[in-house]
Amino acid sequence: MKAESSSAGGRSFSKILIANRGEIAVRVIRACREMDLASVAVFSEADRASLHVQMADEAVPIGPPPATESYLHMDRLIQAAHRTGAEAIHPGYGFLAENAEFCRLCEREGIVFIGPNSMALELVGDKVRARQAMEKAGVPIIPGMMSIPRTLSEFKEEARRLGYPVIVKASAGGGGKGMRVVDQENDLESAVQAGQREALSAFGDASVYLEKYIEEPRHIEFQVLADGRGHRVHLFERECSIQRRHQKLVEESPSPALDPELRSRMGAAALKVMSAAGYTNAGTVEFLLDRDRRFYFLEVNARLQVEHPVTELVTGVDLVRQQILVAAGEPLAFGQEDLRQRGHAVECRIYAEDAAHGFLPSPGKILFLKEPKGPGVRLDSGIFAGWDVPVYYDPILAKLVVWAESRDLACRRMAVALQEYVILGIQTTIEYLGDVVRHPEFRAGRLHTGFLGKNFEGWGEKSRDEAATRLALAAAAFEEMDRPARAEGGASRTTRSDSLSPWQSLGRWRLGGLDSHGI
Ligand code: MV4
Repeated sequence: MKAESSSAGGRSFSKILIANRGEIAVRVIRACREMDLASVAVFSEADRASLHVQMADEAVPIGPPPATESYLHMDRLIQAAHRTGAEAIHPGYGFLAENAEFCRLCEREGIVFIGPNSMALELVGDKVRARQAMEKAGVPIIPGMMSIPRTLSEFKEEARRLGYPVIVKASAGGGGKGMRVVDQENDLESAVQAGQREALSAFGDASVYLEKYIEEPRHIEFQVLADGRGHRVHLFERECSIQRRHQKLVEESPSPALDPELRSRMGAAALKVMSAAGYTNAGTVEFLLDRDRRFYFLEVNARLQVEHPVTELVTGVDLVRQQILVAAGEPLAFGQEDLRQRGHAVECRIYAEDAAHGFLPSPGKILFLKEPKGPGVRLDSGIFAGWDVPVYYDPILAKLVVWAESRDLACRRMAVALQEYVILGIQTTIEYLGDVVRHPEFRAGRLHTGFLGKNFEGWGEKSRDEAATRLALAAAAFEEMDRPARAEGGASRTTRSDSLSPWQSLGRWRLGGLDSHGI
């Protein structure tokens, strides 16, 4: 690859180190292969046998299992890049992806950071500074504070001006940490203090501020690509309202809430945001959309996002390939008018979590794996049968992504693919997701950020009872079937097991798994 000039140093590169693990490391390795770039995996002691290690051209051990000792250990990552001769680092998502210090360190060490420049990264990481910049650029922001107040009376005064409910937010934050909704003045002081404590421990910065609280908004984000020469395009939106405690579970594109007119206004606003931030490479502009269809800038996600595949399926653009090209100093080869949304894509996140028990982590050995396939089905996965899911990291196993001509067909395709998907040995979110994509409100596209809390709280308790009942009924039925068979002197076991529904067989498998693992 050639790179004449770029904000990233204008050097061409031939080898990329992936400072990440799991499905996203695998995704980036595939893009490298297609571009004839060599790939270097890094791995902790818990990931010796992981898929990304097997798939990369080289793999470098970087320390003990805890992320602070491995995937977050900047010096070891830089060292690994130097030792293997990797000229660029792809950070994936999470870990160091939005860490301005790591980005600067790469710049200093002459390594291309495949992501935004450190200036833009720093600006968008500071929520209050970002709000100031976006207001100045003429982007609608949520009514609220434009600087960090010092006294409780300033908080009170502003809350009264905004009108309750208000929300306390961490300026250094994102992703919901340090956030508190406040309904009345009596609760303000303790919410501010709690927010400050949480922000300090999570981000090392106690600064919090207030915004008007928007009730039951939709979370809609726009994907943007920007090269180092001032060219910018957006790749339309992703609807991300289906999340539980700030963990997204289902994403889709297009959003059922947008029409062409609103889409084009929000797209233009997203481009303004990135231009005001001096942002380069791939990034996402998050918006809240209220019940009156007003949209507000929320924050910038300065990374490749987990849910990027839905955009890839609908636009046909390979975002990881574009990230690498832009980082190498190449200009974007297409403009806004070249981009269209075609059909509909839905993504479901498969986590190693027990959805029937409050989404408790469910690490352990994958005993059996059957993956869905078929037209319009894409599986970005980091797992294989026999692999041990470690406890140390984000529990995402895979992303099941489908494309179809319409939203209805995409939902049907997803429901079928989820039914085909079997992971035994650990608990996953597969069944829960199946119920979500079949839910009438979901199918009607009536989504908001409270959707799962409202419709799926306590999911699994009922179905566990049902499961127990069904097993008891099945057992009784088999008893009945056995009696005449014995009398005839030879009922075949084959007949019996053939009559099991897939669900029943699965139940037996699971019970077997439970027995042998004592969980
Ligand atoms: C809000 C909000 C309502 N009003 N801000 C949550 C994560 C962080 N990025 C911002 N978040 C929110 N900010 C105001 N003024 C509601 C949320 C919010 C949310 C946002 C996006 C996706 C899911 C969410 C779930 C709960 C709350």
